[in-house]
Amino acid sequence: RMPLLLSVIIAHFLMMKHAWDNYKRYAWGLNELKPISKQGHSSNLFGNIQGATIVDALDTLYIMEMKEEFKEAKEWVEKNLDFNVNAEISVFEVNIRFVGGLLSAYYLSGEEIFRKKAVELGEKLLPAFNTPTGIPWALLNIKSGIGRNWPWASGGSSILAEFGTLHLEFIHLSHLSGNLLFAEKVMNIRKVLNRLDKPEGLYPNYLNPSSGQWGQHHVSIGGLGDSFYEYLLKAWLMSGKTDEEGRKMYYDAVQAIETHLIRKSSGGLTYIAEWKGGLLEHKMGHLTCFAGGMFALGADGAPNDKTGHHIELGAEIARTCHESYDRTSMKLGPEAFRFDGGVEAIATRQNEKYYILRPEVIETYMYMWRLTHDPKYRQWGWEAVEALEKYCRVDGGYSGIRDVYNNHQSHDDVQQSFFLSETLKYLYLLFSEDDLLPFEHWVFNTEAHPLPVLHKDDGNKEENQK
Ligand code: DMJ
Repeated sequence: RMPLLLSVIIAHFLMMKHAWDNYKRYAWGLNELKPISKQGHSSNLFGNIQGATIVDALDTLYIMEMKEEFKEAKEWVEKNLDFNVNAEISVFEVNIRFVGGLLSAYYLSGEEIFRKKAVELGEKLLPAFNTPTGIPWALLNIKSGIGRNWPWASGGSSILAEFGTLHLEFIHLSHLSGNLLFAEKVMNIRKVLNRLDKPEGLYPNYLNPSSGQWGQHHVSIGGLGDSFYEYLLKAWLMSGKTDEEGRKMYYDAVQAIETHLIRKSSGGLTYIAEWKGGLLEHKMGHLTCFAGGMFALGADGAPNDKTGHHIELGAEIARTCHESYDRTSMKLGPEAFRFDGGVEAIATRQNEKYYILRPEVIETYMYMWRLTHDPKYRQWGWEAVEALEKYCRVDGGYSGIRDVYNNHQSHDDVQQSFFLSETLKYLYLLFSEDDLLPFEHWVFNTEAHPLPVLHKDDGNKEENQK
């Protein structure tokens, strides 16, 4: 049974407090916390830029009215957040967590320091676009400005979900700085994409930034593809529904995804498969579960009277992803689950059984709740809270799990920064009123950082710089 709403909200506040206090105690100023060994965890995604958890958590602290904590986080940003470092970083990760986190903190609090830092960091990212096509590199040394791609990526390619997940932040960077370069860079990415032939109307995950040609024809709505699709829809929404190009690209892509990737299992579960050169792999990632929320969010604008259909699709994906949680012994979902070899919504490979505090399933519950008010989404969210408290909460914070089918849990000893920016924020919003960050005025970046919708008559830049 779900306890009263107020106690649920307090529970989320207490979860955030536990995650934050332990980070502060054992890993202050470092990127992430190792909650079992009680020390800092550094990820090479951010090079030696520090403080990922602080920047990622700023807006959650603000929204939960944790004023003291927000203040100490702001002071850390003022005194210590430094981008003048010799660091090779992931352009995508730094954009969604640091630029996104700083932008949201600015829009929520109005504190100039966050705007200044966001623009300063945005400028450091610009050399990533110095490629023959303008499709950015995945990795960039922010001191030398030299970029390259992940050595494992097909044919030296850049990754769709990485170069396709800069749009929202870069539009805001132009808006807040008056420097139009940011917007030009992301608009050019679309131009390159629109010139290319797409197999069956689908977007492969790999694109070579030098030749402008696709790499392997692998298509995914999970890892390597996911937030590219999310940003097409959200770019349109964030533009006050004026960005027609974004709208068209989104609904055309969904049409192709429905035709070629979405299938129903014999047990009646709708899932989104992966497409490899025309062959389907009947596997769905935890990351793919965000798509339920995306379909529902895009339902209102769906062409050809398809609004109801897109909501239904969102509901079906939410149900499937809930099943992936419900069919484990911990009631937390695995990294990937399959629909083949006689199983449905279950991980069959040992290396797909982990749960690293990811948000996507809870994110979809939050969107489905706001858009349908069906109480089951709050119940499902509450089940996740109970499981997180039972299995992921440890003395020193929250930890990921190595095998969600085995109750003798083994912790991975990482408290991911997205647990504070996304998982806990979406849980809080799921149980809050709809007028907290209402969808008409706010769009969430892929790390759950809220960015305001820009209306044509929004006033000028100076107004926003106040
Ligand atoms: C986050 O950094 C973002 O949600 C991203 O889009 C996908 N991966 C993690 C969370 O799982």
